[in-house]
Amino acid sequence: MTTKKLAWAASLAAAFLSIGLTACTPDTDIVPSSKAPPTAAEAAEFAAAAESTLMDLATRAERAAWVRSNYITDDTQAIAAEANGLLTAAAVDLAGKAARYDDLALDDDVRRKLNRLKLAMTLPAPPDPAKIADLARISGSLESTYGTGSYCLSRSDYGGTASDQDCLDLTGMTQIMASSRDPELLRELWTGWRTVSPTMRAEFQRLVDLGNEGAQTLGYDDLGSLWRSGYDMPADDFAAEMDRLWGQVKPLYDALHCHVRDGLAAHYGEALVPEGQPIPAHLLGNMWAQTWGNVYDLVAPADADPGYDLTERIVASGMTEIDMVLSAEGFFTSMGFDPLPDGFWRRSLFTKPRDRDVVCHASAWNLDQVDDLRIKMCIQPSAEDFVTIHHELGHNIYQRAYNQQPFMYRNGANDGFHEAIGDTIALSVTPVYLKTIGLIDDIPDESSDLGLLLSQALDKIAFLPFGLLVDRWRWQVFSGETPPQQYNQAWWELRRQYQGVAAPVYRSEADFDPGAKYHVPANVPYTRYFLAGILQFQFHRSLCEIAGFEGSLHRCSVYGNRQAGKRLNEMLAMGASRPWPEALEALTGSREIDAGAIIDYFAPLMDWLDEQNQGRNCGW
Ligand code: X8Z
Ligand code: ZN
Repeated sequence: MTTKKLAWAASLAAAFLSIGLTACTPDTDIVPSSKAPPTAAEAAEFAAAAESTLMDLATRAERAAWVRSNYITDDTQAIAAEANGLLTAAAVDLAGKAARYDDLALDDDVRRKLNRLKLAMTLPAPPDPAKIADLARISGSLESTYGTGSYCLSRSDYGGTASDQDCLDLTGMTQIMASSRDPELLRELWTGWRTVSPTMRAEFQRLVDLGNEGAQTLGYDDLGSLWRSGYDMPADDFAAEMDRLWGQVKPLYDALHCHVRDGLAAHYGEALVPEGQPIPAHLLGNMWAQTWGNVYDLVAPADADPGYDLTERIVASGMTEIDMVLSAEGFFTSMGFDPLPDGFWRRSLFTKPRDRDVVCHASAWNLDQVDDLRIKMCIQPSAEDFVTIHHELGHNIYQRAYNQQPFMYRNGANDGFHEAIGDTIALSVTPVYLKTIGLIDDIPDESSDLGLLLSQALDKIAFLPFGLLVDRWRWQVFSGETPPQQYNQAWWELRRQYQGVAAPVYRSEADFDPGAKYHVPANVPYTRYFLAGILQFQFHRSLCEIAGFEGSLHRCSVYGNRQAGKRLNEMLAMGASRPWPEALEALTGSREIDAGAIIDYFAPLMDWLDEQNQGRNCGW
């Protein structure tokens, strides 16, 4: 994502933060003062002037946000909050002024731009300078609390590399969670990380109140309703569409859950992992139990070993962090995309600095909205981070592809598209491709496809309910259905309902577990990742068809295929200029999001899971 990118949607990236230019007040006074009735020509001029004002402020805000995220101090936070406040003030003001044209018949393009003025903000503030400043400060503070979080272990025999009296940051904790099979250590890490978030509660509550007030000023019921309105369809239809897609993939998730629980029970014992109950959330190899690929060895099919472990191969090959990024760039250039600009290599953050606090959560930026592309990531030599690098470069490639569009359209067709591009490319990181780039020596034969599919499902299928529930929780919070005194309880009800996982230790309202997931303190909407989880398979299937690939989808790689690259670029270059079904149609020929491709991809695995699960007491 582009992280905090703005408060504007997806990736406009980081744009909507704030810059602190004390003496500078945005010029939003661009509505004619005459009492004459509004005209379509005036609306077009207004839209153009608004774009220019916002692009300037977004660029300043993004620069301040970049510095803050790379160097978290009280001062950089203040500077970024100020810039963010200026941007928010201008955006809210302009969105209000656009109402003057509500009843006019306008050119489609002008109407679309005026609508997007409101929808581009993920955190609008009420038009009150004190509240704007407060919200900008709070949103920066929450993200910084997350970014600087750490936990000091009560023991030192965990085999990790913590310094400073065994105090670990999230990167260090993540590394141990990925490989440890010691349930007590895992439980301590799980609870330890969650000590960073209780202090966020009061600020988060204030963010909810002010964000709701801002959304209401713009005419929405609450902030969740504003978020759901950004998909070229009524907000309620969007929520129903997500339910429809979840219904399509849920049988696959249920089958995977059943098999994984059985494997964990075999390893840890039925007392810790009882049949018919949710899986304890600390045993799945990931801090949030959102992807499960790290427990592959506990649930692997017998006789279907792919014969390599990508993390081991990356380490053994001696690849540096930059080599990993070069390799991902090489995939895009093989399809005909231009190499990344020099500035990308000079300005990006690839590794965690030893001497200062940074926001390590991976993000992709375009600071001048043209081609000042960068990523910011604390890369570890792992298969997981190799995929994330492709994910981030997908954002950068998208950002550059739409940089000829007017500013209001420099964004994904919707935010799910933005999240899906790099993941789509990563689906082409197949054994054949890995051999081509020299990371493995032998291509495993087809008998090990099941192992590869299971490993892929542990990340891609396991993620889907998590991708859905984070915003189910926020939507309930924003609407008031979940009041502050039930924040944590409601979170765990959703975790149980959608994912079938449970906290390993007692949780109460003294905890604030949603705050231990980056996107909550950073106020990044999350349904986009669920959508991307489905879309990436649909995109992959179409690219493979365009490339003329015949065979099982999971064996297809579009590496080196310029025709596939050209068609992908055509969709990307549209940005947000047209409703997303048109962008989807440009690549896939269909205007509907469809889980058919992900279901086809995993069909052989589903058959196998059904066999394995016979006689097991599935569900929770
Ligand atoms: O936040 C991200 C990206 C940046 S947009 C690293 N992702 C989600 C997460 O980490 O929770 C990618 C997958 C889901
Ligand atoms: Zn992303």
